[in-house]
Amino acid sequence: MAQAVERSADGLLQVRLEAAASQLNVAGQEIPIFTYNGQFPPPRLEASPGDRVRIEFHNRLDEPTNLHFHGLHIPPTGNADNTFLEVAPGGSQRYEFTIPEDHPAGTFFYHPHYHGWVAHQVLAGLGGLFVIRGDLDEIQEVQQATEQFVILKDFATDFRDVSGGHMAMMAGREGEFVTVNGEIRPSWRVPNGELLRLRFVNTSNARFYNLALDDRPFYLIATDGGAIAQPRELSELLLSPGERADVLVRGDEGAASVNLVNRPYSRGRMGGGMMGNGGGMGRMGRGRMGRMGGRESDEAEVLATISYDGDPVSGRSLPRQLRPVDTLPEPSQTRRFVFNHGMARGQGMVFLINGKTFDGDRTDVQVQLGQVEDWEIVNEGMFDHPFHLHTNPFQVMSRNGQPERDRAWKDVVLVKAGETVRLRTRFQDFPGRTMYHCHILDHEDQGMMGIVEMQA
Ligand SMILES: [Cu+2]
Repeated sequence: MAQAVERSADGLLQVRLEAAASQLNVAGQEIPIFTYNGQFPPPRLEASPGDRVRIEFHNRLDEPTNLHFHGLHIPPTGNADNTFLEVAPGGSQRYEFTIPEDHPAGTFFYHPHYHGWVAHQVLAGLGGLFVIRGDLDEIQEVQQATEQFVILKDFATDFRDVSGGHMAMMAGREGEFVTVNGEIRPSWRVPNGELLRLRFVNTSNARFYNLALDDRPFYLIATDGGAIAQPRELSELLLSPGERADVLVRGDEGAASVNLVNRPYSRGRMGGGMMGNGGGMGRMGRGRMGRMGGRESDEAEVLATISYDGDPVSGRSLPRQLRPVDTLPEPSQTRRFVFNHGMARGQGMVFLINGKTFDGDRTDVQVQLGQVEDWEIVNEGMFDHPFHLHTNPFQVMSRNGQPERDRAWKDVVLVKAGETVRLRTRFQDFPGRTMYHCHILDHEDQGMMGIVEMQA
């Protein structure tokens, strides 16, 4: 299905978004899903730094919801990126904010963030792209590349069936089949010799994608928060829920086609067993269990195919420099956040940060606006947890004490079971309360979220 695009004009992006339950043909199957404006993929919103954004949002679902503008550096208060808002069934909400003049270009996204309902609504199909056009897009080689968005989203033949089960909730629910932009194994044609820019977004509830282009290299140019300093050669890219990555692919290596594949990856340990993230989950009877207790497949699954048109020609070169990435000063404060799980009376398994489950009335951390802080995220549990912070991007400083090679702006970082990741951020521009949480949305709904208050 072609994706609708809503672009800003004369400094204003004005759009109406309606969340509703519908039936849609996704990948050749009629399935119940939740949509924005009756579509999957939902409309792609595009704006530029300095633009005003006005979204008239209507909730036609039978349950509360709201919108989060994932990764955008905008106020977390009022009717901007305020995830405390509730839009009741049948209700509406105008969201309005300005994209700061110095906002980096990048791939961001909007999705529901009403606590307790997030995983279910995202699993059902809600989550669309919000693209900021700017600095990175103006680099000549990037501008000349063929651009392809890659929305990675798994669906269930009936998401309502996937809801049950303790184990599934613990692992984080996955749909039975993986789609790319709502399609199964799309193919893309690229003129031989040209650069292809793949803009990956993992909008799944819990599923990870361990991406590769057969055995060929590709070149990272941007992470969650925008451009990195220079292209970095990769052979594999692990994308946990909420993460984005922009890569360039060379089209001059003589192959007629290349496959985008999803390689097996295990995202947790349960008593020595494995939770697989391998190839396609069997459709029949294989558990609506979120793939506990055994790897489904050790084979890579083909997600899409890129074919090259025309005679081999010598290719365009990669950009040498992208955008400078600022180095933050030494932190004024270091904090530690321990991620784990436990049992709670009447609730069963709960997911904890520093021993607590989420409470919207509690402020867990107070920080001073303008200050730089290091946050140490310690994962003492059995599951991988992608850590996400709202409002301000961060840089990963080290993983298990090993310094990170390059600086890159991120807003989701994967903290694998047993790992400790140190990140550095500056709380900037916008006062107010905002959230940090695990981006396996079942974990978030089961309490793995906290509130940071940024004080002016
Ligand atoms: Cu988690």
